[in-house]
Amino acid sequence: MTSRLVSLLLPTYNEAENIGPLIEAIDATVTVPHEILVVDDDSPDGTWQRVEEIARTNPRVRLERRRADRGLTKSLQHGIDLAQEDVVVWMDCDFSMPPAVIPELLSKIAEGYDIAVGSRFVAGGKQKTSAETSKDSPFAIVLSTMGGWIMRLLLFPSFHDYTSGFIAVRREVLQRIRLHGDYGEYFIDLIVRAKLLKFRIAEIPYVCAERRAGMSKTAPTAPLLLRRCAQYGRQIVRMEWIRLKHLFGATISDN
Ligand SMILES: Nc1nc2c(ncn2[C@@H]2O[C@H](COP(=O)(O)OP(=O)(O)OP(=O)(O)O)[C@@H](O)[C@H]2O)c(=O)[nH]1
Ligand SMILES: [Mg+2]
Repeated sequence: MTSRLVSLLLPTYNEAENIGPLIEAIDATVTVPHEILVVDDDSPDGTWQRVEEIARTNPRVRLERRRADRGLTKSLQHGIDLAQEDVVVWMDCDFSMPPAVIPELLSKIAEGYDIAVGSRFVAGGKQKTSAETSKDSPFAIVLSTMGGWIMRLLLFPSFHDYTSGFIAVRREVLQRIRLHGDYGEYFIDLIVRAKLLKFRIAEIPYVCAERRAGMSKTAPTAPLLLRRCAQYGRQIVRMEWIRLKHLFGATISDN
């Protein structure tokens, strides 16, 4: 990975306490030339001000402050459109995904894979949601575990972590596939379409940790958890439809 440069995308909403330490950890771990692009949705907790401060002394850091149309998938796609390097990496900014895994993802890309995914569900990986230690509700734990089984059963069983969100991708892939979704369900679409387009995908194990500071945006309340489940369900049905159309010759990188 010496000749390539890497864009690290960090989507943030209210991560003021995490973002500084995360940027430091990434800079300490990623030894190849890289840029760090923080895409913040105008966080009221001061995340973007913190990044602005860091960017004054760290030339690798860029801030993109979005002031309207908040959303995780929109922020990631916006970052992808701005990213300048051959490989794009993105991850959550709450320390649930260890920066130490980034070099492993990059070395899979250097080996020739098009996509490398940080995975909780391959040997050596672990989901944080063990009922004894997690802050998540037992209901959320059951839903996420069952959701994982259902996706493996219905989609490609050779792939394991359809809701990872921790990924390194070659630019060519992102030129053919634009993200499609609202929250974490965009990842299902990205993986299924990449598989149908025959891109090479590797999964690298990682142990998911509890977020270090701040609040979860995925499912802080039961109604939001149910809404997220419906989004995931709809995306799975949509993917089955796309796979069926593909069988009959339809194009899948239609964006
Ligand atoms: N730009 C942007 N980032 C977001 C938005 N919502 C969430 N994020 C970021 O997306 C990442 C994942 O959000 P989390 O709240 O950690 O979601 P999660 O990991 O499923 O939830 P926990 O397991 O409880 O941590 C974090 O880096 C968030 O700051 C949003 O609307 N806009
Ligand atoms: Mg998180």
